[in-house]
Parts: sequence; structure tokens; C-alpha cells
Amino acid sequence: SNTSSDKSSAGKGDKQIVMGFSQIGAESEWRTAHTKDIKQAAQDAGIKLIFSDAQQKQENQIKAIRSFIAQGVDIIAFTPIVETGWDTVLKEAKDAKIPVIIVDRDVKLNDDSLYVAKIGTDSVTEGQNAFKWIDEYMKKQNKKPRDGGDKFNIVVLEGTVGSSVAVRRSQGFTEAMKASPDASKYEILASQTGEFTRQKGQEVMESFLKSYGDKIDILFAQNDDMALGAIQAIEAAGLKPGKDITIISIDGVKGIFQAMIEGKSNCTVECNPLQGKLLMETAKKILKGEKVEKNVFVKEGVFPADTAKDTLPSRKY
Ligand code: GYE
Repeated sequence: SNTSSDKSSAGKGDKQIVMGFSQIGAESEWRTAHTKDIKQAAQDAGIKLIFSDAQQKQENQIKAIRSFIAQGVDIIAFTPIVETGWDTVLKEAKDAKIPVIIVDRDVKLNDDSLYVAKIGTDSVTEGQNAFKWIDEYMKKQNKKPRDGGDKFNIVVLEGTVGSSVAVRRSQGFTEAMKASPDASKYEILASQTGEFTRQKGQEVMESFLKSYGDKIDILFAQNDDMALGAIQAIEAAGLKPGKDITIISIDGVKGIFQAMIEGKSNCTVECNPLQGKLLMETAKKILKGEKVEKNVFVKEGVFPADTAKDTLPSRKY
């Protein structure tokens, strides 16, 4: 009946769908765009979004999911800050017959029936693309190691420890490096987390520069925000970012395009935060009982500095 508050009527047009969404926090420009897109998409789709910000803590996400279950939402979506530790709470959602969509980052579960769909980005490919671009660029520019040796020294600013994104970007990058005919020309000097933030990226880059100052040829920052922080550290050390140290990062936010236009960074591998529309469409299908794809990756590109000026005006985040 129309007046029924029974969950089974959700999504059938007579009752507004309620989605509980647990976001990680607001660590980066990318994350801000992701949140904004999801909120807008919910509004456009006529879905009521209960949005919860976990402030970078998994325990807050677990609490949020439990509260969504207690409120009897129609569907739960969340971006898992780290890969593991979700089995129990997702089992609770399943027992309550609330479907779950995993968004952006990935999870490791013992039982994949604990979620209905996963919408995200391909972190392994992003990491591979980052190395491939660097490898070609160093050749094209005829770059020589700054310390006069026979290897380019790389430092890495990793993302959040234990996140699928950090693990897989590292994996993709090193896999591509090992697979390259130029493998022997590269060495990873240091790899440390900068927690996907500008502040931490700057701090860790400062410490890299203290330890290895004139040896560093390449910075691989696993997101643009850390690269932007590192650029400040490099300049403060009297070096030229984008020249003395070649910089590649991931995301494709406006801030890095600006830095590339200024010649301070060299390339960004796009990671697409515009996942809201697909999330809302997927939620509606699930609640109508339609079949959906279990794992979907959104589309992404690669943007070197020489494309930045023409591309920036059309960037959506
Ligand atoms: O690259 C980074 C962020 O999970 C793909 O998280 C996302 C990453 C993104 O904060 O900037």
C-alpha cells in the first residue's frame, strides 16, 4: 500500500530512497570534489542522503554504518579508508537486508556477498601510468642523474597507510618499473606516507631533502595535494620543483594544473572523483531488484604539464 513504511516499497516511486553515506573526511582537494559530487548527484536523483564524515577514522565509519542500520536506511554506501576490518559490520548490514555499495576505495573481505556493487578507480593502472610517463619523460628530456651516478633516484610520498589506493599505486608503480627495459636506471631511495595531505607531504619531503638533498631526481606523490606540499619544501630548500626534481602525481585537481602551468610540476595521472551519478543510478537499480555490475571503474586520463594550460578551463574539479 501507499502508506506502508515497509522498506520493500523503497525505490518503487512512492517513497523517497534514503541512502546513508560514510565519507572518509576532507584530506584532499580530490576528496572535497568527491563529496560535492555525491551530494549533488543525490539531490539530482531525488535521493535523501544521510552524509557522515569519519574524520579519517575507521571506527567512526563503522559507527556511522551501524547508525545507518539502526535508522533503517534503504541503502548504505561508503568509502573505506583502509582495506581490512569491514567483515563484521557489513555482515550486520546484510543481516538487516540493507544493500551496500563500496565507493572509490577497495576492501578485502572474506565474503564478497557482503556488498552488492563497487564503484571506484583503478589504482594499479594509475601507478603503472605514473612510472611509464616518468620513464619516457626522462628519456625525452635527456635527463641525467643529479648526483652524477648511473641511476635516477626516486622518492615516494605514499597515501594513507593500509588504504587500497596507497597499496595499489605503489604496486602499479614498482611493477611497471621492474617490467621496464630501463629498470636498472631507477632506484627508489625512500617511500613514506604523507597521508594524502598537503601538510604531511610538505613535512615528509622536507625530511627526504634533509637526508638525500642532491640525490633526488624524481618525486612520485600518490596524490596531487602531497605534491603541492612537497613543491613548497623543494622551493624552501633552494631547488626548482619540476626541473631539478621531476614531479609526477595522481588525481588531476585544479591546484596541480596551476602548478604545472607555473612549471613547478610535470604530470598528473587522473583519478576521477565524479562518481556520484553512477552511484545514485546503481542504488536505484539495486532497490528495484535489477542486476548491476559488481565492479565498475570510472574513466581516467593522463595530463602532462604541456597540456595543462589548455585543459585547466575545462576541469570539473
Ligand atoms: O587520490 C586522494 C584522496 O581514494 C582515490 O584519496 C582516493 C584518494 C585520492 O584523498 O587525493
